[in-house]
Amino acid sequence: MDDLREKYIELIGAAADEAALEDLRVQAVGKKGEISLQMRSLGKMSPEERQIMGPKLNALKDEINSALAAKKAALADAALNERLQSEWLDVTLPGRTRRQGSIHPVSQVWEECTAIFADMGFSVAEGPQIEKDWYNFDALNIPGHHPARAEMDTFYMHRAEGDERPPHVLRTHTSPVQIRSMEAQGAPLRIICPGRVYRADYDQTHTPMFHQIEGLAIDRDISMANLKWVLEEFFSAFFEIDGIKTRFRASHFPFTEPSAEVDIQCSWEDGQLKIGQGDGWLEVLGSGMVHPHVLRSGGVDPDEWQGFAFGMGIDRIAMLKYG
Ligand code: 2NM
Repeated sequence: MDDLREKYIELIGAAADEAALEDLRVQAVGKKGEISLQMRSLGKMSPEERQIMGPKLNALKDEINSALAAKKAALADAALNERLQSEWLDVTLPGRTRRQGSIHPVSQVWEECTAIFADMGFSVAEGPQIEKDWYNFDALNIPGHHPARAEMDTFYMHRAEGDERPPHVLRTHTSPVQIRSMEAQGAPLRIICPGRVYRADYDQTHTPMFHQIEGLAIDRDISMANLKWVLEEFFSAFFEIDGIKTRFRASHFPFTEPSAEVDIQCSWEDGQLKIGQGDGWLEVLGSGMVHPHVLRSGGVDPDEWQGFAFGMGIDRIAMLKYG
């Protein structure tokens, strides 16, 4: 029995892993293990012998089981220590630096413009970028044969073979939104329409998609004087310069009568453009009194109501403000 004890205690002490330990358990105290076989032989002993050998064998079995459990715990401890050694992580290390994004100048100027006009009582209206040709052209007093249609470099949508209806267009200005707003809300009306517009013109000074902001004010007695005040107020706020001067030049648009192109005061020295000073002028927008045909298209009675409208490029004034 001492030989058995010595042998198994030594083997258990030397076991490299749990699998080896399990093999030893089966060999020693498993159903057909060495110690179990010895216990089975107790039946063939005399009662006196059995009384001595029985407790001794039981004690040996307990001892082997304890040694197995202790070794198992030691192996688990060693495995945990090994993981703790190899898998440690310094959570105080600084993270990877990430470059901070920023708001696109066009988005920023879009927001600035809507905020300034909101302060003057204009609400924002938006509409579809794919538009019926009626809203984009006819309603704005641009009939089918009008040269302005050809000049607009319009993107036309595809129609199915045999479908003779006029194709939809990518809107060439945001004015169709203003027709839709007149239809939906009627007069009086004070809105601005910022949005993406599309023209099939692409070279170093043109992009096929750009951004416009158009304004519309309709009431019983709106005049060009109101237009001039609103625009000067807008440009002073936008360029953060008090009392910016504007110059109105007679012009022509199909949707306004009379029409004016509007310049703002600027100087151009040593390749440096300065807004709001000097004796130069920079064209920034188109405007006028809404044509009676256009009011009627929007369901507004031109004998009762009149209004001004204007349109400017967001990308363009973003470049002027932020260089
Ligand atoms: C411009 C110039 C002049 C304009 C007209 C309208 C509408 F829908 F009310 F008739 N919206 N925008 C307009 C007038 C736009 O852009 C250069």
